[in-house]
Amino acid sequence: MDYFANLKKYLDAHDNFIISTHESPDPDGLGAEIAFKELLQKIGKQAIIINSDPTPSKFSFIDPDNEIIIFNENIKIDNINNFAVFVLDTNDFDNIGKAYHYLKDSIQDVFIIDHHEGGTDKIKSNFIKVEASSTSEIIGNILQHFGVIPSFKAAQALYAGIVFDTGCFKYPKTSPVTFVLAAQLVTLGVRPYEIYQQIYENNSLEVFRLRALMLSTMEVHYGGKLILMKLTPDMLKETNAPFSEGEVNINLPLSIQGVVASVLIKQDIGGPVKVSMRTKGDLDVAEIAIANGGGGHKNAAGFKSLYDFETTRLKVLEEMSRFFK
Ligand SMILES: [Mn+2]
Repeated sequence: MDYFANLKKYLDAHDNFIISTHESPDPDGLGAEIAFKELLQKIGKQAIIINSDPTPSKFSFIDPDNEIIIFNENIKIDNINNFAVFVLDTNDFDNIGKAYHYLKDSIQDVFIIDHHEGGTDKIKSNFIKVEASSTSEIIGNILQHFGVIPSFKAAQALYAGIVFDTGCFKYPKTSPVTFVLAAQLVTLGVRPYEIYQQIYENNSLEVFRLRALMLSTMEVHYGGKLILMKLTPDMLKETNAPFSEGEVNINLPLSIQGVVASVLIKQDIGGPVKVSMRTKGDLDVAEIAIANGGGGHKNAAGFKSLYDFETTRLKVLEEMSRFFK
């Protein structure tokens, strides 16, 4: 795959860029955006970041200068027709949320930089590297390719993205490339324990209460191999905790002995019902997600449901049954 040739062609064709990432932005998308904006500016391009959803407060350390513009219906970008878009950390342009409709009709072109599976038709012409641990890892490698040394801010942003998406260097796509890049970022002054504390030891009481509510919905299926939990709008209203903080609890059941699959049926206030699936080993949930119009990796995937909570729950359990026959 000629990732760098694709990227060069796109960079040669445009001078003004809007960078965006998926809805409910996570440290990987945010870190990649901050570092990539710096790179674009260092090579003489104009770059701004526009996200549909605000940065969760616990991840605001990734954007210390408040560079990220949050989309709203009244936003006005001068000469919007002169801009081209970079979509980071999702292979689906319309996954960037509300900003999608505003941008898609106005901008010149779109280029995807991502590591999720499911964008097969886009791999040829974009920078989609599914074996990368994170989009931040890809951006770090792009900086290396251009011979650009990241500032401390960009180094910290990339490190945060890598830590988040690798679960502190332990998920399967953690590779020598990941560690070499992380070593470079630490050499530039990033303090690993500080980033760990920011991401993992920074929970609010509201978030802890939401976790308690979610755990109380736990259902055990297939002889203890699959756990299903729910995250409902009512829980969010009751605890006042953000949706994104509830989503991450999907990983908790995988710490139980014998559990190989965790399913979360979730819905933000006013949002659609969504399904997230996490598995261990060879259980490929990307297949299920893609068949339902979503995407992801073998062991971590999801999709938006067309049905209500209970129908969705039954349908997903039915789909997952293929693993436990
Ligand atoms: Mn990612």
